[in-house]
Amino acid sequence: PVGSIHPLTQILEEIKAIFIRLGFSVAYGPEIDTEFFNFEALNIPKHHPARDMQDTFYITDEVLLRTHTSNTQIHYMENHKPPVRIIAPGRVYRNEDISVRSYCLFHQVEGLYVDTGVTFSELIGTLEYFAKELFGKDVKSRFRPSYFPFTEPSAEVDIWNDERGQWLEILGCGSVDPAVFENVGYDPGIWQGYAFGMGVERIAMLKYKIGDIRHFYQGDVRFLSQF
Ligand code: 2NL
Repeated sequence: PVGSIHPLTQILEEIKAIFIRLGFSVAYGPEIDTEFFNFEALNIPKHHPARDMQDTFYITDEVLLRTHTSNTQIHYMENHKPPVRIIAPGRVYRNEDISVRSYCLFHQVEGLYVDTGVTFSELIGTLEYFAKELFGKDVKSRFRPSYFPFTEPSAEVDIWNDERGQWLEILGCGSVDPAVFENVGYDPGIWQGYAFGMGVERIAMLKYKIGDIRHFYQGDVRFLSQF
């Protein structure tokens, strides 16, 4: 029998295509990295709960499995002068209890835009366009204030789910914290930027109405052949 393209790959390709149309290019980084690239450079200090052994798979004291794809953007900024327009897709790892909602590995797409005179309105416009392209022209979205150590101000984007009658979170975002620019040698007096991050499984589950994240990793043909 003829196979099919994995639903995660399909969603990932759709997400990439939307941002490529907007002028972003695609960057990749290592899944094994150091504390500096995964935490320190992102303004996540030494005793922050995110660094806890319970959430992060450490290989040695300093080396770990990345917990988000932000390390890719840090490597990219260290090796390129601004302006920057990239998305960073890839696998990430979290040492969590496995359930219908969380698995020890999943996929993220993060985005980073750096230039002079970048405003929060451009972030809003870009992500509203993204939500419409992915979920359809009539999608209702909202920005809700939030907190991340690497962005200020920060927000989360929800889309309205008519069947369940509730808002569902699809991504987090914000203006890049000047401390992050300082860590990679960009002058925060000159450069501004925005960044965002989303879980690919979460978006695929919303779009295809999948109830259990573990389906993505079981290779069951009865599941896969539906896509
Ligand atoms: C989420 C939230 C986010 C970022 C990721 C980022 C990366 C750099 C600098 C600043 Cl290099 N920010 N990434 C920013 C805001 C949110 O992800 O909920 N992800 C699943």
